[in-house]
Amino acid sequence: MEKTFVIIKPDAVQRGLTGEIMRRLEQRGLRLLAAKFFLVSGELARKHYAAHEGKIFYEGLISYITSAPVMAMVWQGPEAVAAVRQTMGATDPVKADPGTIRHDYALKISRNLTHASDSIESANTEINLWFSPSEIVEWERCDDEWLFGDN
Ligand code: FUP
Repeated sequence: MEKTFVIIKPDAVQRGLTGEIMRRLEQRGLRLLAAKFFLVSGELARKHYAAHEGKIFYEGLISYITSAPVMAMVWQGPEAVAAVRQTMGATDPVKADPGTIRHDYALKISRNLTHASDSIESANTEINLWFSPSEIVEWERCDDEWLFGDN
């Protein structure tokens, strides 16, 4: 089943939204495989955001993501990449649909609370960058059949 990588960014942690964001993913039926609460190093931040190097917001983005602790996680489920990005809402909170996390709790793209992988390929790259294989817990939830059963 598909895996995706999620960061609850410093603004969300500081605003006490960690539990709410995890609750929404968990309640939707996604399965938590790994979680790590820590202060991100400049080196890890620069690797994670390498695609944005040179952009006007790049240095600010690195300062923001390293400014305070984050919760980095791996979530699993059917079409987990698309499902999690749907729950997060558009990158710019003002363009995010009502009911999404970014719509409901944010207003600015520079303080948009979360990161979620945008493809299966980037999910794999990001999971390998942020976690070692031994930190990923493969398990089954007791409600799996009720959430993922096929007809
Ligand atoms: P996403 O795929 O949702 O992570 O968004 P992007 O890769 O386009 O952008 C990565 C991060 O850069 C966003 F979460 C927020 C930040 N950003 C800015 O701060 N300003 C901008 O103009 C664009 C993005």
